[in-house]
Amino acid sequence: MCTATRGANKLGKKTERLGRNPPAPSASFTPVNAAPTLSPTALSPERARWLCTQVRRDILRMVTAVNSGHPGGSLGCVEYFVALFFEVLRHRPQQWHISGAGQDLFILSNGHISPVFYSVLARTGYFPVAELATFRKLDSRLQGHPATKEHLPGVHVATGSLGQGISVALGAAEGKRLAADPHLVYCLTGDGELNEGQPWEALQLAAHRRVDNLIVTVDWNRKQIDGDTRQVLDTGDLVAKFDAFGWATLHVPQRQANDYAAVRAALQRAGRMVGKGKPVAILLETVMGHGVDFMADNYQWHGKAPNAEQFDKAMAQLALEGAEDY
Ligand SMILES: Cc1ncc(C[n+]2csc(CCOP(=O)(O)OP(=O)(O)O)c2C)c(N)n1
Ligand SMILES: [Mg+2]
Repeated sequence: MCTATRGANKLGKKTERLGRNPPAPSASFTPVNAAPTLSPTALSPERARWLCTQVRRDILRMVTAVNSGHPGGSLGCVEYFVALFFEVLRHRPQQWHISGAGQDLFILSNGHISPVFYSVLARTGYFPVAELATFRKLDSRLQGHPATKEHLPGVHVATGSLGQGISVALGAAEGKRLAADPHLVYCLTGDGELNEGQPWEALQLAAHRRVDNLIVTVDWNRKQIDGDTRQVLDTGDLVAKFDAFGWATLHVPQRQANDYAAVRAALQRAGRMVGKGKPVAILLETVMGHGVDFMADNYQWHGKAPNAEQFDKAMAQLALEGAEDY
């Protein structure tokens, strides 16, 4: 039985006191196993641009408030997250359930970029936007790395210990096939994260079992915690590697990977590549820190918050008419 006390998530207050078991699906939860009725919405170019800037503001405000967290990868993946959650995923944020049944399911394998994930979850209605102010605070549902113990809607699995997300996504995709659920499983992984061995086991198995309801995107920013990936431990040509592992691949080069329309088009194209006997990979060459000139393409912003002066400078570059900051 669920012992979570909902509604106690106001700013500055302790959030949920949780029992041992996850919450049961609400009575209104209706898995959709037939033709997809969860139609994605369409954003105007102006609205998409506005949202991307708002999400970037959220990221900087979150990490600066607690002087910790990961702005670099978060800023680089904004277009991907906004396009995926606002325009591509077939989901019902307010009827979310940890099982992901009857909806498209997303897993953030590179859990350290939680700021962009939380911002977009909040802004698509998974939980109140005001709760972003609890990021990385004690008892918050918004832990530095996504966790399930706190029962934050949108988080299917705890991540942050790198290398595990593709395996979990593969299991979820297999689960959907067994349940005849036609929805898809999406996963984002970092490129430095691919230095782990486990992802390559999952990549082999997914191709071997022809898991073709799975779309994995690699945040191919060529940066990781200690420097350029080519210097730390070179991942090589990821398109060739995913190809060789039997995946259907889509490459979004650097000049396009932070272009909203191009990222959305890639996600939509990937959605048309499923169901053809191969798992699908998008190799997305984002720029770490995109949107703030002194953070762009600089690995030192992988996991460091700006100081007050840097914050002001960054926010000036993200000025937004009608901003709706939490
Ligand atoms: C198993 C494991 N080993 C090491 C770490 C420490 N760590 C956190 S992020 C990171 C680098 C990840 O690089 P990448 O996936 O490219 O992320 P980006 O820097 O681009 O955001 C490392 C090594 C970890 N979280 N988990
Ligand atoms: Mg990286």
